Amino acid sequence: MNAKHADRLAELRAKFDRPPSWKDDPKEDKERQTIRERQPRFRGLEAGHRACQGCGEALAARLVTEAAGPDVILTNATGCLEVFTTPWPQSAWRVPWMHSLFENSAAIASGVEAAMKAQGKSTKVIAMGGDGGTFDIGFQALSGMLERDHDVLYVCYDNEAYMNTGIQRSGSTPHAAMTTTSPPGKERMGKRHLKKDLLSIIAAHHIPYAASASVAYPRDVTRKVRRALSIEGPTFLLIHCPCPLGWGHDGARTIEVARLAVQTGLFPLVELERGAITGVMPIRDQKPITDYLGLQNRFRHLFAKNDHRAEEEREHLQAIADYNIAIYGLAADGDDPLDSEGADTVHRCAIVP
Ligand SMILES: Cc1ncc(C[n+]2csc(CCOP(=O)(O)OP(=O)(O)O)c2C)c(N)n1
Ligand code: SF4
Repeated sequence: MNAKHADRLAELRAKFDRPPSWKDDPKEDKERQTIRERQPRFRGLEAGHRACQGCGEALAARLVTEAAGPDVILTNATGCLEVFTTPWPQSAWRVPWMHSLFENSAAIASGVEAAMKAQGKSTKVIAMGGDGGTFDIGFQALSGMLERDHDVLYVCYDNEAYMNTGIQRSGSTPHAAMTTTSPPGKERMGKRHLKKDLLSIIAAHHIPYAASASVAYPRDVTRKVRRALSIEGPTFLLIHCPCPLGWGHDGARTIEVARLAVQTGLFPLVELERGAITGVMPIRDQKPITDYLGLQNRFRHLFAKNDHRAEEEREHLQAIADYNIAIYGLAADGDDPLDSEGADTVHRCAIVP
C-alpha cells in the first residue's frame, strides 16, 4: 500500500468508525432537541417496521394511531400493513392490535366493541384494512358493522391494489391502471373497469360520519380521525396511500404523488354526515391528470406514441377528474385559505338537505 492509499484509508476509517455526531455540535443538538419536543408524545406505531421506503400506508397508519392515542384497540385485516408491522416475534405496535383474516376485520372489531360496552369501558375500537380487504373481500363484514351501528371507526388504507400478494387489481384500482392482473396489451389498456365509488356506498348506510383523506395532508388526516372517534356510532375513513412499489414511483415522491391525486380531482377529499356532504377540500389550481399519471409506471402505457387508445384513456381519466370536481363542487376561487394549496384541512359547509 502506498502512502496515498494509506492516508485515504485512514480518512475513511475515521469517517466510518465514528460517524460525525450531532452531539458534537451544540447548535445542531439544540435543533434536534426542538424537533424531538415537537414529536407527538404518543406513537401507536413505532419506527423499525419493514415497510418499503416511502410507503404511504405506513405513514397513514402512524398518523391514525397518533391521533387516536393510547386508549384504543386495533383490528387489522391481512395485507401489507399487517405483514410489515408484525414479523413474528416482533411487533411495531404500541397499542393492543389483533390480526384478523382478510375478510373479517370489521366483524372482529364489532365483537371487541360489544365486549367493551358490556364491560362498561370507553376504549375506542378501530378496524383497519387495505382496499382489497375493504372494497372487495371484507365488504360484507364492513356493511354489517355499519348497519348494526357499532361504535367503531373503520379505516381503509387505499393503495389501489392487492399489494401484499403481488399487485393484483382490486375494486379500488383506477381505470386504465396496470397491475399484474390487468396488464396493458392488444385487448385492453390496463384495468377495464372504473374505481368503485366506495364512499358513496358507505354514505348510503347513513352512518354519522364518513370521509376521504390523503397522506399528502397529514393534519387533515389527524383531524378527521379525532372527529370520527369523538362521534358515537360507526364512522369510516378512506385514506389515499401511494405505494411506490405497486404504483412504480420513486419512494421520495410519495407525498407529491398523493397531493397531485387531490389537486387533479382524481381523489376528492370530502366529509359526509348521515349521507350528506358537509365538508370538502376545494381545489385552487386544478392540475391536468397527466401531471399525476406521468409520475407513475402503472400508467406508462397511457403515454405510448402512435396509439390512439392512450390518448382516449387520458381523456377518459380527465373526464373522471372533472366530474368529481363538478359533483362535489371542488373548484375554488383562490381566496379560500382551506383549499388544496392552503391550510391542510377541509372547508366545512352547511348540510345540504
Ligand atoms: C380470503 C382470502 N383471499 C386471499 C388471501 C390472500 N391475501 C392476503 S393479503 C392479500 C392482499 C391484500 O390487499 P389489500 O387489502 O389491498 O392490502 P395491501 O396489501 O394492498 O395493503 C391477499 C390477496 C387471503 N389471505 N384470504
Ligand atoms: S408494497 Fe406498497 S403498501 Fe406494501 S409495504 Fe411496500 S410500499 Fe407499502
